[in-house]
Amino acid sequence: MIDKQFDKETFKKSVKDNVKFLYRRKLEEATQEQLFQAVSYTVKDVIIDNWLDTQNAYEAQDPKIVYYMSMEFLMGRALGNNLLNLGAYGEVKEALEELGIDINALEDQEPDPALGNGGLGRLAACFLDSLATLGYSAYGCGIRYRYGMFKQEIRDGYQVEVPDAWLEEGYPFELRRPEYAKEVHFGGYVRVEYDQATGQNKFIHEGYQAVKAIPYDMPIVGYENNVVNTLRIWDAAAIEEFGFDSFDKGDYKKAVEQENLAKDIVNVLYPNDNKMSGKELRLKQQYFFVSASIQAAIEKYKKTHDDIKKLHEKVVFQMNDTHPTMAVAELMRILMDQEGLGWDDAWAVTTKCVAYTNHTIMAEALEKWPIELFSRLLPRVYQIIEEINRRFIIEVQNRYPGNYEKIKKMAIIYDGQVKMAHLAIVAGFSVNGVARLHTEILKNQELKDFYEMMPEKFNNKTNGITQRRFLLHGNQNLAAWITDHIGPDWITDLSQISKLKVYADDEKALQEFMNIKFQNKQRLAKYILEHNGVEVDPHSIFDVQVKRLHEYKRQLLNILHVIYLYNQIKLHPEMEFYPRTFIFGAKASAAYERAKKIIKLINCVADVVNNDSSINGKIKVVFIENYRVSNAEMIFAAADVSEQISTASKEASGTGNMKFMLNGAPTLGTMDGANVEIVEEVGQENAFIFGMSADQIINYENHGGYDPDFIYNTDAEIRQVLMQLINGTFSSDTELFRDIYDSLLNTKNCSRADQYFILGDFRSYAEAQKRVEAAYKDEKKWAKMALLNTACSGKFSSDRTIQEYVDDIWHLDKVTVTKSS
Ligand code: 26V
Repeated sequence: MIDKQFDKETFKKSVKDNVKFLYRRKLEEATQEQLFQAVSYTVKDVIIDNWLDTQNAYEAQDPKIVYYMSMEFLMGRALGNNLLNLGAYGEVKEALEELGIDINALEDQEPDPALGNGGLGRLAACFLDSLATLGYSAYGCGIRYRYGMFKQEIRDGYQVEVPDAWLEEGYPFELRRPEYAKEVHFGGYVRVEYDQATGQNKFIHEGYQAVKAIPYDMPIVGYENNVVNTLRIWDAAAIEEFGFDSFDKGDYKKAVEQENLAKDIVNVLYPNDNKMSGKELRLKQQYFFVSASIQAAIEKYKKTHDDIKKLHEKVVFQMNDTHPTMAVAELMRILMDQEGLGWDDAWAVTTKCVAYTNHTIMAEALEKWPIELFSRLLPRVYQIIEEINRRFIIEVQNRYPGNYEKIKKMAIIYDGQVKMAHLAIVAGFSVNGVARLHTEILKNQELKDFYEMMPEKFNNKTNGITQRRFLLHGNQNLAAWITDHIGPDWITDLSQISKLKVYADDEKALQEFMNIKFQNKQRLAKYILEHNGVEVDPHSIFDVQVKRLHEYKRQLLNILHVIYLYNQIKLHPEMEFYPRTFIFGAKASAAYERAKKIIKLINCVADVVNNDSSINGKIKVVFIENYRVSNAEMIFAAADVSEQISTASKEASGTGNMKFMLNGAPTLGTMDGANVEIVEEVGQENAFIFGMSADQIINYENHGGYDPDFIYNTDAEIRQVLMQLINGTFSSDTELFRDIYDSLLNTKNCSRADQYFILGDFRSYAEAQKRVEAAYKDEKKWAKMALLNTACSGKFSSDRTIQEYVDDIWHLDKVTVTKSS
């Protein structure tokens, strides 16, 4: 479907005009940045027509709306993706060529909007893409952080965090909507007043500090269906412009305070997704966007509906983890204090409007807030949570009379803390995990008590990814090849990709499939040479682990195994060994010392291994700087092996695993998260599975009995690898990696030796790696495995995930949008 507004000549004229209007320049004089802006404005123009048409269609059809509430949206670049979804990429590419502009270079000008940490934020972005493509009315609700995820620079092997000023040049794909601004209130106190007329108490919030929330809307373009949904992210501003007015009134201090509060709230994304730090500012961020978003949703609902008690028929709030959980209390507050409902009516509406997704079982990440902080910052919201808690405890008592253990374990407020997950479960009508295994662990371990009391709320929604970004855009050669062979239906219905299975034994097809992989490897090799100065051989096995750096994800297991292989090759130079390139990419939280040390270790190992001529380049180690959505697309396309090696039970789902699979890279992994379902789809024989099961791990954790020291003492090769951490092999500073060494063994400095079972799984991992090598050597066998991974990836589209959310949780109505012009 070619949009007539993308007629080449019109398009070219529009780009020239934009360059002239925006920069008073001729096309030939414009910089790449200016060209990017000019082209983006032309594209945005077309999008805005569809946006208006979508708005009109929604108004006419009045569908139920999902508000996807998330602290993070890791969108990645918009220009290329928007063009693809508009069905205009080809035409625009040609038009630009005629103007002498390379579309790839232009796409590279765009900052990568990185308003998220990792999996949780990227999932939110994939979901928005799928919602628009499937024709459901949806808003993403979040924060317009001035600084997103930091840029990572590697200096002397260490991670250095550099601010990500993504808004510096102005971001073309956003629209400021000051007319929809809302006020959000912090601090103060609650005055209770008896209302004669109603015989009810009124709760009046006074003495607060107010901040203005100003929405910026970003278009979310559905795939060739004219739908444009909205990601609404909130900026903060002082209520009154700081100026002479306040100054004159002697309100100078207050004005400055307001200004600073506003600036602080939206200043920066918290770059840690592993540890709850209990920072007041983070709580402010949460309430800020939750309150503004809910106010906006209710205002919108009331424009066309007059019975607030039926809100749940048209509105559902999905809480992406516990971060937006005060939505529960904020909705109660608005329904009671502003809409005049009594508690029971407000509760009936609220509990039909909110649903919760859990994304982790890592205890450190569970959100708990000190009641002192919570009640001071949000006195009325806190009061409501107290009442929810009081009523819930009565329910628990009725259900389990005399069982005080239950109250202790399940209360929303206990030990001076508000437990956000408990609030989300008690108020939510749905609680879901993000992969089958994860949901089972929630039901049988982490949230057992809640599952027992309210089993009907619990359900699984296995994650998915959008094939439009991670294949159609990221791997354009393979996408074209697939369309040649099975037609284009896979683009909006990934289950169709199983039609590729008939080519599993077709030598010509397999050859073509692997040729495309090779070209993608050459492209990545070029990127690595340009960005890292390391030369890698595209004929070697590209073995890739890219994801956030966490101990549970076990990048350490990977690099220790590299050391082990290096030792083997040095010891047996004649040994047969298929050349391997180990590629890492990972950001560590700025305050996560051990994670940062592991990055340094990877780089130190790379230095030694890459420069040891005695191993003839058999192993190369590369740490790709600043791993992010834009280079991820290229990395997945070029991977041979997908490393998904978390300690079983710890990775809720993983979504990178799905992106590799889609691009034809078999999984080397543990039976964790969605790996379990990947293996189920592709078959044991087309994956490399190793390590302890989730049950075994959980059993050790509950009953003890794991002894890494025994392994150290009895396995000389493992012992050698560990010794090399502290004997100067990889750094002349023998203390540099002492902490890593200590963390693996029962030393005096370590309370839980090898918490993530690295030594326990080491041999099994090394053996699985041997199987990888053997399989790769058999070219045909490997090609078939790779192709089958792509062919069996149909389940892992976020379109499938979203349809399940719609069917089981949201119950949205499908909308069709027709073009008006
Ligand atoms: C947690 C925290 C804890 C407090 C400090 C700030 C912060 C920021 C983010 C998070 C989220 C951690 C949870 C998370 O990202 N989970 C990942 O979700 C993916 C999508 O469901 C899933 O594929 C990954 O397995 C899971 O680790």
